[in-house]
This record gives sequence, C-alpha cells and structure tokens, in this order.
Amino acid sequence: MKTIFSPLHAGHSGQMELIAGAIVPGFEKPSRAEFIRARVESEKLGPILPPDIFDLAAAKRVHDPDYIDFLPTVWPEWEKSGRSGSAMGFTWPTRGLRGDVRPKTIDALLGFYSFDAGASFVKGTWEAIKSSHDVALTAAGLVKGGERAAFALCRPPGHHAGAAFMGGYCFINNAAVAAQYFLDNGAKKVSILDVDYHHGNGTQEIFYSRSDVQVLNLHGDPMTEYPFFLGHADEKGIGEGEGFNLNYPMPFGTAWAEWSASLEDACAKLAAYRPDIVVVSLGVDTFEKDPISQFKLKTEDYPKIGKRIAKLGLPTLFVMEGGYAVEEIGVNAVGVLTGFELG
Ligand code: Q9C
Ligand code: ZN
Repeated sequence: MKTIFSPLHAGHSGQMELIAGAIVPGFEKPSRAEFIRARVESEKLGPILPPDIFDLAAAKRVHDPDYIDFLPTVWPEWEKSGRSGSAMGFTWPTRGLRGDVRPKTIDALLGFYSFDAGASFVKGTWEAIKSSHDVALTAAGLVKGGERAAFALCRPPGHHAGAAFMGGYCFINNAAVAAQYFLDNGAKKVSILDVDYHHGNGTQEIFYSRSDVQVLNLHGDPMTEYPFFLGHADEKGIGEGEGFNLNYPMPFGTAWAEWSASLEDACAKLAAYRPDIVVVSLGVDTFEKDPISQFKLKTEDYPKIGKRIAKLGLPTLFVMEGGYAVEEIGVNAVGVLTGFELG
C-alpha cells in the first residue's frame, strides 16, 4: 500500500503541554512520524509519496468555517501580542459560561476554540496541521480511485478535534475530513473505526446526529481516562444518528484477549452497516509500553488488528492518530498495515 507523508509535520515541534500539574515538552513530537516513515521504508510497505495541496473547503464540511479560518491566525496573533513559547488557552467555556459568544483576543479565542490545553501552537504548527490534512485527503483520493488501502501518515493527529474545537494534540480532524470527502465523492456510507487508546471525542461529536457515518470507538473508559467527558457506552447517537455511534470503553490494564473481543464486536457491527469505505483512526497508544496510556497490547498484536480489518473486505483508509512509545511506534503502526496486506 502507498503511504502519504509530508516533512512539514516537523515544524510542529518543541510545543509544551499541561499534564499532571506541570508544563512539559509535548509527547506528540516529530520523531513519532519519522520512526513510522522509517519503518514503512524498511518493511517495504510500498512507495512513500508527498501530498497534493488542497484548499480548506473539505475541512469546512465537517468543521465550523470560523474555526478553520482561526487556525492559521493563531501564531501570527501570538507573536503580534509579544509572546513566545507555545500558544495555548487557559480559560474554557464550560457549563455556566457563554460558549456561544465569540470573544476577540487571542487568549480568549484559544480558550473558545479548545476543550483542553493539549493542542498548542508554535511557529510551524499551522503548516503542519495543513500538511496533515493534505496527507489525509491525498490518501483518501487513492482509495476513492480504487486502491484497496492507503496509509495517511498524518501528524498532528486529528480524532480529538471537533467541529469547532482543538484539543488532545489535535486541530483538524483528518479522519472526519476524509470520511466526508468519500461521501462527497460517491460513497453513500462510511464507517470510522477508531482504535486509538483515547476516545475519539471529536469524531463522535462531528457525526453524532448522522446516519451516513458510523463511528466505532475502542478506548480507555472515560470514567478514569482522558478525555474523561465523552466516550461512555450509552452514547449511541441522536436523532437521525441514533444507533450509528458505538463506544467500547475498557478498563486500565486491558490486554489483547479483552481488547480483541471488543474489536470483534465492532467489526460485526461495522459489517452489518455495510459501508462503502472504512476509515481507520490508527492509534498505537494501546501499546503496553506507551508512556501516557494504560492498555497492554503487545507488538505481536498489531498485525492481528490489521488482519481482522482486512477480513472486512472493504476499501480502507488508515489515518495515523496517537502512539507515544516513540521507539516502537513504527513497528506497531506498520505492523497493523502489513497484517492488513497479508490478511
Ligand atoms: N495522563 C492522542 O492520542 N493528555 N491524543 C493525556 C494522560 C492528552 C492523546 C494525559 C492525551 C491526548 C491523539
Ligand atoms: Zn490517543
């Protein structure tokens, strides 16, 4: 399978995040994508190609146009206000505050368009976000054009980004943009299978009231794990979307036996939906050695994930999401893809 990759991801580097009471260097760092790219090469998965350049019309089909237009302004505004470091908000419009009135200063807007302090900007962040989005759309174009599968080596990731908010290292929801692209180019139904350790709250929010995108999420139980405030089993979609959102929250310590049972159930529900295309939000932070996660998947499990997805027999777009055990991220992510190819 072909991999789409852009070196522009590397401009999103040196950003800080707020975690456990400290401002620390971001876990979501450039070496992640470089280890994956190197493994794609050494495993001879297939050609690595640069993305085509797209305008933002496709992104604005799933995100609020105002939010997308805000993203490229963040770093210039931050610099204009005399700041350095990482641009991130510190006040969020939670319950009891006005989330419906768009404020005016950069600090206020960063809070308005975020749900946490987990998506901060440095100088090259917008170019990286844009390239990641281009990577997803280019890979989607390959699948639309008839390829069995393609790998969008996206960085930054996307699944925590909602219609009008960033967070959790995510800015544009690459998987959601790709799913909408398929629907706008002939597909009737798309399934998004999110196997990242964290619940894909952004993807769920974007498609929650729709029946043309089925969203299936396997993740750490939000009662104890980030993003805490979405991802429970009783969230099944609303209105037209009722029954088209499926969550599989699992406790700390979940290993292959239980995790794969959830995957099996999700794949059965996916097959019953009969989508034209599958978009896999591919996070490998389920790995036993992931520094911020609590599942216990082993390197040998990742090809089995790919094999099970291949058994669905559907055109498949893999979109890279999380995974922070940098040394092993390439082996595990590409393990899914080679497992798929052999499956
Ligand atoms: N103690 C993705 O994997 N911080 N985002 C968690 C854990 C945020 C993860 C803190 C994790 C975001 C795409
Ligand atoms: Zn994750």
